[in-house]
Amino acid sequence: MNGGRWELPLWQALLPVGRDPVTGGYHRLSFTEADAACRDWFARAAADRGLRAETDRNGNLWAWWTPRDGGGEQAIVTGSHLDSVPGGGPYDGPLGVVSAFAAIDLLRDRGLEPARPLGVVAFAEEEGARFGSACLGSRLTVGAIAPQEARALTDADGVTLAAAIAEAGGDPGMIGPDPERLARIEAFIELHIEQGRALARLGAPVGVAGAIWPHGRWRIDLAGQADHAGTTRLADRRDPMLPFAAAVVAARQAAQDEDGLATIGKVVAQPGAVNAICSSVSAWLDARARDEARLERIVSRVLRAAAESAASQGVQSSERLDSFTPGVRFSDGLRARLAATLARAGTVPPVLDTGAGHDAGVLAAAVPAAMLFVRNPSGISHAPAEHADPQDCAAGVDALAAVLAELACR
Ligand code: HGY
Ligand code: MN
Ligand code: MN
Repeated sequence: MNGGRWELPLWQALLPVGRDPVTGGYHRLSFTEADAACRDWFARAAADRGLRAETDRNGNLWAWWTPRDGGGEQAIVTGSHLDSVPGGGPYDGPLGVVSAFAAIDLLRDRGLEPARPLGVVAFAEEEGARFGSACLGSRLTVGAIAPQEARALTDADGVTLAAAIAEAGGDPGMIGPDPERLARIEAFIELHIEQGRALARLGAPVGVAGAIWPHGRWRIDLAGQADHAGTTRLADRRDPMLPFAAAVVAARQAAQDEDGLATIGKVVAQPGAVNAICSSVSAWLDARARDEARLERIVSRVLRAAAESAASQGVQSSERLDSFTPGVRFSDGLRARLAATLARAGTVPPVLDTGAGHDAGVLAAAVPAAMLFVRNPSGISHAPAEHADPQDCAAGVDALAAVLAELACR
């Protein structure tokens, strides 16, 4: 157990990046200053370990530990992401990247050498917090989103992904599928803080992923009539707030009825004056369920509630799918190998299904993928209160190192 090692200088060096000193929340959006600092941190972590670092055509970061003879075999890759939701926690994403470097340190301490290339990856724009499309870096890599569609994605200020890439010194014309890179990968393992309390309830420090629920994001646009809040008769109003409210209530009810999850956590009301009726409201629905039929029923109920309420209020409504991720069941073979390896190390990790999306869930379409979860005592994530105890983080590094030793070392 490398327990004491979790207060790793590596982890400590990343902690301040993008952290709001007042709320403690993290703002690590793609192609911003905080993102650049994360990229510098990754490059230093690789250089300090003598790993060959590279940035691929989609802005994903890679660091390679290769055998002395070059190791012509397919690689084992581990990692996660460094970007955050606005006001996110410190562990979602970074725990997997720091643990990957820490596991390599541990393998080296044990005198092990890679028998095949061993890669650490940090995927770009996993949260889709700036450009609205989840797991953008990994979805571009596997060809799950068309390059032209991705280039045209815009942020809240109307800046396109293409312009942001160019401004950061990249070539937006290069983004797209990377089959050659994927063909060189034998397996991808992502370690991630659990975004839930299953491991805490089970009293287990580490778990493995069974499946990820299908999930997606839909944008609802509502256009009404701006007017004076203090003089406009109710009968004369075309207030987009009402269909917005109908959507929020419908989301909760539909999720309850379908035993799924539906959230409207982002809304933009224009012009946002206290004493004026809104001219427009845009709202984003995040919906997830254990199967696509349930998900479809939840989403159609919410969109119908918004449209019907809008029609009754003389408000124009439209909706748009921003991103959709099909459900994924992780490779039984790889999961069995992880479980057998961990069993030999004295751990029998619970198998957890999750509603949280991950790059491993996207990569699974192209290469055998698996996930290790680390206990999150409160279950809170996508919030500053997100936390994992140091000894559980160390248990995660131990588990990852045992798996990498089994799959990639001699
Ligand atoms: O939204 C998610 O499920 C993940 O945290 N990106
Ligand atoms: Mn997340
Ligand atoms: Mn994540």
